[in-house]
Amino acid sequence: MTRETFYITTPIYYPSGQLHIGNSYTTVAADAMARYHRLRGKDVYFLTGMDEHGQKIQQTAESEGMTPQAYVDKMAVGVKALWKILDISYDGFIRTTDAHHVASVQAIVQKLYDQGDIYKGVYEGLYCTPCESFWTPAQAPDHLCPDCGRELHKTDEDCYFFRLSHYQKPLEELFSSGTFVLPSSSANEMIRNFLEPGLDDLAITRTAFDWGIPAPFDPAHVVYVWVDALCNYITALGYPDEPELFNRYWPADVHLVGKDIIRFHSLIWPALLMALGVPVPKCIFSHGWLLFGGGKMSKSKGNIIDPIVLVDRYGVDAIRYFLLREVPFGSDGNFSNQALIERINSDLANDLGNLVSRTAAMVVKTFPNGIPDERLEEKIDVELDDLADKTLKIVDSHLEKLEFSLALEAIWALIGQCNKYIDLTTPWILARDEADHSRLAAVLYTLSDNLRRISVMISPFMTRTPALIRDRLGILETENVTWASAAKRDLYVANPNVYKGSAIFPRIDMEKELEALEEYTP
Ligand code: ME8
Repeated sequence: MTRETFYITTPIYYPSGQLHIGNSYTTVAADAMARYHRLRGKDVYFLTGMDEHGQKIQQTAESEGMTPQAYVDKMAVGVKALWKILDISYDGFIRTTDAHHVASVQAIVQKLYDQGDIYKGVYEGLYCTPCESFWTPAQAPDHLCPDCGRELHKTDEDCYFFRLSHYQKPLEELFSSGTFVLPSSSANEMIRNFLEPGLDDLAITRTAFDWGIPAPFDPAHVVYVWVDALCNYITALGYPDEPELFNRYWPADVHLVGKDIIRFHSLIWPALLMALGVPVPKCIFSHGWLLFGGGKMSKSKGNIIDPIVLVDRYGVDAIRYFLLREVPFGSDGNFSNQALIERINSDLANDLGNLVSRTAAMVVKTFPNGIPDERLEEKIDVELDDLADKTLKIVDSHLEKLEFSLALEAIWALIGQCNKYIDLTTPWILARDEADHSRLAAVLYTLSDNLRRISVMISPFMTRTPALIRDRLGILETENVTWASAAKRDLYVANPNVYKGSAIFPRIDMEKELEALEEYTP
């Protein structure tokens, strides 16, 4: 039987500066979805990569006294190292300078040219180099980029145009499904700002610089960097010449993007695919911005937070948890060191960390040979198991909609209930009854089994903690780690290998830490 597939992508990032916590945000979110669907047994392909052509990269390389190729090669090492630090489990990493991508993009634009979707003209208008985007004077009357607010410069170049306007109607129909672009506020913005005023044809070649893919029908032109970049989602799967992966995974289930680039993904990309006769992706999901001090964090503004410093200080799971828990996915949210430390202290050290330590310590102390089989179960135990069943269903329904923060909130409600269960069942008092430990055994078994289930539920989000929890409780790594196992009760196998160990998430001294972080904060 062939397994159901799941293809998820991140934007391919510009290596025009070090990647920051904003780029990490999208990539961690995509990674959580990929891990979730793998745990559910799907055949997952998770693609990320780098967008290495264009005027901005050429200028940056020049300013560093390097050739663009040497520059992007150097940056690729850093990007891959960052994803390793953040435990990003990508299946494919595309670079737009890869030879197969270059050849595929040339085949794509040649096909569009041959079938009459591309024609020659002159582009007179405005251009934003940091965003690599064209604007008409009507769209940007003050000559400031409507996306990033920076100054636009006038461009007057021979170029080739793609007949984007031909796809106005099919795009309107696509948007009418209501699920192509999510959240719907993003879809409505695209309809209002671009579809309703009517689409213009799109300049898709440049001649002002040469760091790009030469257009095969006129090699003095390079392909516009957004057309080059968008094609990565299919060229990475071998389109058009080696379509094995393409046939297996396309159309993509989700292109995950920040709201800054939803326009390119929801209008230009489907139109290009329609022109190629290729199905469009199932969904483009646009998330909000991480703000710092009220402004969007970005490479070119320099107000960036370095994820490597954070992982170094707090560990990868704390950062992944914070990114997905703090801000509802889809909305903008502020990043602050204080909020991060608060989350670590309350959710991780206090709620989850304490639950693990308390449970392991009580098991070790009272049942060093493992929790015995004689267990006296009570209603309150079953109620906790019921809550775990319910929690899993809630998590599933939120993750289907990429509602990471709500999924985590539900898991933390279960963790909170486990802590409350300890207070209500008072195992330290039960331990005093030396003649009969059957009630204590049931309580500690219930806690251990629910921690086993929690360790699975947090696995899409956190990459190290689940194994640490299982190790503390003596659960073999090979046992019970599919998503389905989180739905089952009483899979925990009592054993003598439980140990208390040190705190999984040590508490942080807020005041001292905020002071120490100043050095790394813009
Ligand atoms: O746009 N908050 O690359 P890019 C949240 N190469 N997400 C953020 C963010 C922030 N402050 N800053 C960046 C490009 N991002 C193109 C993409 S795809 C075919 C080509 C994330 O390096 C977010 O996902 O400017 C945003 O869309 C992306 O990084 C932009 O990355």
